[in-house]
Amino acid sequence: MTLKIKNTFVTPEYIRNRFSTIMSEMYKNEVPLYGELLDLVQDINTNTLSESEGLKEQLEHTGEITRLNMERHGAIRIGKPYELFTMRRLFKVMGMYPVGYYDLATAGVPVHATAFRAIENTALNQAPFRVFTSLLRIDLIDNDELRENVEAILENRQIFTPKALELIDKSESEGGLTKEDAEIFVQEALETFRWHDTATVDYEMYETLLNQHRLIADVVAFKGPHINHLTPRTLDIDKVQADMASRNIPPKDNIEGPPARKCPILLRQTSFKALTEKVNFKGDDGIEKRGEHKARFGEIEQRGVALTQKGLDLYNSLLGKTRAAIGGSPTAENALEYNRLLKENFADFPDSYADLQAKELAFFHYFATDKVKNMTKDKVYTKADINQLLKDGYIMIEPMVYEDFLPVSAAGIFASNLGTDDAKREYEGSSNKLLFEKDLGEPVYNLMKWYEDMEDESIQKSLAEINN
Ligand code: OOG
Ligand code: NI
Repeated sequence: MTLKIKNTFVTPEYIRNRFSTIMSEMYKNEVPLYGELLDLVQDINTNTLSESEGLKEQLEHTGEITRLNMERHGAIRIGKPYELFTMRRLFKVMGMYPVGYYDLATAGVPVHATAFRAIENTALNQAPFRVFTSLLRIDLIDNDELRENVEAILENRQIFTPKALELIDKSESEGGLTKEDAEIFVQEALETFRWHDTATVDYEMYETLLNQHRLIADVVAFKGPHINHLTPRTLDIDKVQADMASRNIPPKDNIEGPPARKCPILLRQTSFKALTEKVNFKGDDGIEKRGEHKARFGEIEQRGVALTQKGLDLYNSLLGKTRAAIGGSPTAENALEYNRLLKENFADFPDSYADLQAKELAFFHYFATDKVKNMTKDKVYTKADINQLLKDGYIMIEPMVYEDFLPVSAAGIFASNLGTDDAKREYEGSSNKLLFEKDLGEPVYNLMKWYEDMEDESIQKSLAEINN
């Protein structure tokens, strides 16, 4: 009799962590300044935590403390529906799902995007890796001949290795991967994200693509969607921005997103400029031609509390007002003035967690406190009692961290690394979420609903403890 030993699968969190770790190692080798930035961020995080007991307690309470040093996001840009569809399947093996739809065409970048990430709080705390994934909008290329060329170049491109495809199939049909398969999978998947210094087109075509939009050249002229940045999470972005120069990291002129506040909201981001990298182009005479390409950079982010729709509307109106006052996106020349105005306008955005909660501007985790043990329970408490319970100290709140991205900031990050002229182009036509979801092969998760559900879950859990 032969004994059949059932193989056990590793968790998606395990695979995601492995992938994000080896990707980070690869990027450190490819872009050494990224390694320097990681060191700087880690030093500043350690200092910030040792100086603020309150912040440390908050992050311990929400579970974020365990993920801080491994937390990062990356970004890729892909060219055709098959690539988006398969990328969704690849990320699913690692427990990452498409959350949110971002249209960047209105901000002058011909792509639409989603972010692949974990969707459960515990899964996020175990492995918070996420990837902002943009799909080129070929329909927005106005030159017919060029559009057809782009389609023809991309048509035969295969960005996934045969082994990666095989293991995606296997994971789907068997419900997971063994440790051995998982290891092969992460190595094979990594191939898709690697930098290639040989272009798939000749120099002339590269220039034509570049002249249409630098982004189009970046997506179309290469073998695959090289990871274009990896972003660690800092607890003090102003300090990192100020210290970057001392490590010879050239920062972008201004920080994207809201101004510095006592209670950080959403997401603040800054980056360092893209490297100039040598590229070999095919020559029609068989002789290779050397050129260069700029695409890969480094970025840091500071995450704050997630906002409700009401809070997000207020954020967008204050940001819009500030941008309008300086005539659009901030430049090196007006960065100081922009930051002064931003601070002034955001005085209208409440800056205490108590206020943000009372005015329903932000999302929170709710926890029953120790005081509940000595509570005289004279009724069954419901959601309607939450504010009273909070006031009486039976419940406490902690800010729910924003896990996603901001379209205006993302466009600013694109622009600073593509050259601003490109990003000032206007694209006609509306956003096309339906087409994106058709190409993706399933609908994206509704971002706002995700936070509402998480908040509601924590309220129900606290009420259950109180009513017990
Ligand atoms: C993506 C830019 C967006 C962010 O952090 O907002 C992004 C890209 O440049 O491909 O990563
Ligand atoms: Ni980014």
